[in-house]
Amino acid sequence: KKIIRPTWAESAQKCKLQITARLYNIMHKKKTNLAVSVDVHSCREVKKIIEAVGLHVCIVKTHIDIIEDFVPEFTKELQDLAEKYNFLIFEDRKFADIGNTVQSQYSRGIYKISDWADIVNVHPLPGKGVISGLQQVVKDKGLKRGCLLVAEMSSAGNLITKDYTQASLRLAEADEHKDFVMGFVCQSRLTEDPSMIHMVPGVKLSSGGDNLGQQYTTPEEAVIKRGADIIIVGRGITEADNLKEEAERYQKAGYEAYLKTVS
Ligand code: 6AU
Repeated sequence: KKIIRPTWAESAQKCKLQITARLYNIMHKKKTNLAVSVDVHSCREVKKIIEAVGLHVCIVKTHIDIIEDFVPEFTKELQDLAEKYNFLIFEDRKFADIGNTVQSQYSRGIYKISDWADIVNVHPLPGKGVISGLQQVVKDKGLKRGCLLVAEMSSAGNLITKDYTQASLRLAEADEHKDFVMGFVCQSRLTEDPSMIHMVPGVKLSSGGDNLGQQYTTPEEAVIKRGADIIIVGRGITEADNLKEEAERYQKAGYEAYLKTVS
């Protein structure tokens, strides 16, 4: 079934969370629904990719714990790049423990994720405490942050069931999380509420997969058939010879698919 959606400018007006409105405004202004996943292992490589693709993305997604020469100062550089190119930073931490533990993982240790990441994600498996724990950090520090629930996965044979996905949707919609939960990492449209952003990973122009169970869909299918608001692309861009050109191709594919879905 084809998804019909409000425009990004309309969604920016309609959504309830400030961070979501910020994201929609960036998407509208830069004409992009592309999030790049910079899954590389040195600060220099991360920065090189961001400098090449920054104009074409609305989000840079990090796995901060795979960077081998990480130093705390690096997160300041990330924030400077986010300001220079106008994108949000999404740390793909997939918190999945009891509230008390994820709170420490979010705000302490060497990464201090809550200090610099606009968006993080959680596996809702442990129940609402995983969300409340992070939300309390954000509230205590007076930060404007957003949280995504991993409601479906792209990997072959994952253990997520339809019931789990529906329960994730209900958790996201719970009144007590409305100041923090901004949507989902998923593979299909879960709700028409424009306050809930659907980010779809496992996107590549050439579809297919990798040899470890990743399953790819195209930007067009992700946006039109699966209802993605944001397409997340990692190796499709980062392994290209020309990073900028490849990011432009994905930006164009994602944007043209979006235009086909606006009412
Ligand atoms: O495009 P790729 O395959 O190079 O990278 C996909 C990125 C990786 C994964 O950790 C992440 O997306 N991801 C996620 C996220 C974002 O939570 C969920 C999922 O189901 N599949 C997936 O690939 O950084």
